[in-house]
Amino acid sequence: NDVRSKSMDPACQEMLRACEKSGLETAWDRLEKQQPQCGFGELGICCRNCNMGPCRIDPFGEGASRGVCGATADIIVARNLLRSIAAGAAAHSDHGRDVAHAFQLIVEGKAPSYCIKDPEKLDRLMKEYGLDSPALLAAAIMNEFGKQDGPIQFTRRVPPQRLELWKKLGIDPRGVDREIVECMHRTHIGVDNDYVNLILHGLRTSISDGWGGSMIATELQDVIFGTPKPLFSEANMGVIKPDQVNLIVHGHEPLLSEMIVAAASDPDMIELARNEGAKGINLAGICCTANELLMRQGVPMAGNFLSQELIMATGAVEAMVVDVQCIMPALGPLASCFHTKFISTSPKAKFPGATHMEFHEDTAGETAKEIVRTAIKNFRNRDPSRVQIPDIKTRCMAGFSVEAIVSALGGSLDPLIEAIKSGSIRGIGAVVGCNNPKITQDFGHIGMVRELIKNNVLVLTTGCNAQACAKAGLLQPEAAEKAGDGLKGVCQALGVPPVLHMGSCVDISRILVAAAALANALGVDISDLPAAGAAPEWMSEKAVSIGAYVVSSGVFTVLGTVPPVMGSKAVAELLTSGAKDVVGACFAVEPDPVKAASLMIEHIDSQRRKLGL
Ligand code: BF8
Repeated sequence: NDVRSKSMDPACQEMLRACEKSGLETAWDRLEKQQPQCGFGELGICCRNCNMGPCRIDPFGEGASRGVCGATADIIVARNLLRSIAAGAAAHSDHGRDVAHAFQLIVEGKAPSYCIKDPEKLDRLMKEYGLDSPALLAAAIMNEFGKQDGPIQFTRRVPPQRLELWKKLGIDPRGVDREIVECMHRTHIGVDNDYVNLILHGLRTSISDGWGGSMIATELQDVIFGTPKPLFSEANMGVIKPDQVNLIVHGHEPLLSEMIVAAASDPDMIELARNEGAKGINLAGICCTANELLMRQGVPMAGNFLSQELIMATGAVEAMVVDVQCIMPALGPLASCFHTKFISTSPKAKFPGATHMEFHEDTAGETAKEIVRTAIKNFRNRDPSRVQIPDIKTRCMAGFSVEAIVSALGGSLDPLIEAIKSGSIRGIGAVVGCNNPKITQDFGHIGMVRELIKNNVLVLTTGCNAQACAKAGLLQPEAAEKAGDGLKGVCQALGVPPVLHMGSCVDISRILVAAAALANALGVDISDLPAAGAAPEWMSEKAVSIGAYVVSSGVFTVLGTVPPVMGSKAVAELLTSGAKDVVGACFAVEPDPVKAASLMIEHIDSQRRKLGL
């Protein structure tokens, strides 16, 4: 069982070998123990929505073709998909709600640890809402989540043609809470049993995530913590320092991690760390927390989703602090094999084996200090004989908010449009999403991104793809050398990499904003743009919601792992072709990253031809 088939990241390979040697279990081992995985589950044809079941449909057509209630494979697959979209939209939007809540407390003067770092963006938002005070804006944004009737504010950013289409289809969303509740209602026994109707509501729900909950998260995080600007940092496990207190922040919401950044740079804390025998306090991130802190603070990234256990297994982590989402419960038992303190902070997310230090906005600063102190005090418990830190890290450039891109282009998107028109940039590829041990870690990401840039496709990245690209050196300006001549020229003139890191997964809303701005500037719909999306190694329900809102917004999207819909030919066909006639875009599934990139390039070329480029 070669580690090279598990990960293409040399640091992860080194740690996988180390784990094997010391008998530490990882996600890859657990995946193996799950084999063979349930075929009904893989096809999406099992239903546990009521207690007449569980029911399953025989995919070979020899056994049951209906559940006890009479649900067919089409109904079961569509219902399951709708529940996944609901869960994904809920995760993003609940994150957005937490940020909105914090914003409200800040405005009311009840969260003294925070301030407003981007007052200009705050002004722009107030103008957009037609309001003249931050308090009114906070109330209006809080109100978005539960809006009983549409429209939600940010769908006004969508090109008019698209908005019209959504209205015509009845998928112009109301508040995300309402859409999610309706998902749960419709999938209850005996409610919505029309697969097309179910999927249309899935699209509506996902739009209320992308253009609602997620976008609120991004916009208000920028207001509170600052809108990202280009900066340099480093990625991979080599950022862990052998002689310092290593504090790893993991999860998603910057509300907590930004406070930890502030606490860790407090001179008293650094002094305390020195007193404990450490040279300093070293902070690094995992998953989207890493992306958030990198984008705004230049904090280095230790790794992406599948790196989390391996990072803990270095034996050099004093504390791993987590909030919500993509945090493996396996970290609890693993932490107990080392001196590492595994610290949970969200009332919504507790873990076996974790120390719970609950975080609240009004006391955020103190809790952050307490956490940093706990990490420092743990430094002496580290067993140097068990420390193994792969000496591997790569320089990376990040911080490409839409505002930063516009400013790098000299104040408008025109130079980008010109480059697209002239063909120096063939089109835009948005490559995002997770790791999944079903695919060699980062292989899907890197194979696809390399192929795209080689073919002059400018890549926009977020989430775990961004970290994969950072680790592989694709986020440095020098990576322009690996791009086709046209893209290379543009990148070198601007001093930027051919792959632009736009942030965390909620920041895919930045890509939506950029797409809408480009389409508006060209006077076309988003579905007319020479652009394509991809999630080569996706695994989470959030990714399902993302895929759905990206396609609903008009962007052809390629998935690298097969979604559990293949048990219904009708649903699979609707998603991979029929949707084109409905929302002007559809999904494709292609596990081979180079072939997947070719599908994206073919689509980009056909869009160029239609635009007469
Ligand atoms: O929200 S890409 S594994 S970290 S779900 Fe999770 Fe997937 Fe990574 Fe961020 Ni997004």
